[in-house]
Amino acid sequence: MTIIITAFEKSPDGGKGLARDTRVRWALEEAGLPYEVRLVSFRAMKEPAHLARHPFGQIPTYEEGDLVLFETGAIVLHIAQHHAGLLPNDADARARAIAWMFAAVNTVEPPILEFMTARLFEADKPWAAARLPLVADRVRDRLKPLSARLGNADWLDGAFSAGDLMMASVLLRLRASGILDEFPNLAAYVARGEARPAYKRAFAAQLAINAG
Ligand SMILES: N[C@@H](CCC(=O)N[C@@H](CS)C(=O)NCC(=O)O)C(=O)O
Repeated sequence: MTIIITAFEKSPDGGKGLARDTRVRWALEEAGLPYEVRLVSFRAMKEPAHLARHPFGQIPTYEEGDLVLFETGAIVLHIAQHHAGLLPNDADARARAIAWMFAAVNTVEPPILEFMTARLFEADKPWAAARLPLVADRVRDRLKPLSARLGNADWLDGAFSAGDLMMASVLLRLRASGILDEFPNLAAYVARGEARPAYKRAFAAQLAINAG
């Protein structure tokens, strides 16, 4: 059955891989699944056809026959549960990998989004200079324990899993700010993720749409 995902017709990041379709593409590549992409404009995202796929009018979405999904965590989990390569076979290890997926989107991503919003979209506000350091510290409050838990390991819990895919995808959005480099083991962790052939294919595919 053909898998179709949605992505920005023109991503605001110009192809840096920060739009969230990249993490879905990465999961599909890890699982060795071919897919097609439906590109949507900002206007089309808020129109009925897309709202039927995504109630909040966002990307990415995932279609496979009659199944339509939104939310990258749910999409990546669906892919990981139905195809080899993204979750361990051992039941407990599988549950822990899923916990890391939730930690990525529920605990680590929110302060990063808040920080990116403050940095990119609120920089002209009169209160921006006072607020940004507070928001940056909230990101550090999450990265410190994450860095401590990762330690010298390559991945968060044994072999690479969907938990690492989600966590690295969330963290890499921080790179331009310099905060990631304050935690060398996390910077190396993200670089390890980006060095995976599946990530490189995912990155190249989104770049091909957004370059130029
Ligand atoms: N929690 C959602 C977030 C989706 C999201 O924020 N998508 C962004 C692109 S990366 C988007 O569509 N932004 C445009 C908008 O919200 O109108 C997920 O992980 O799928």
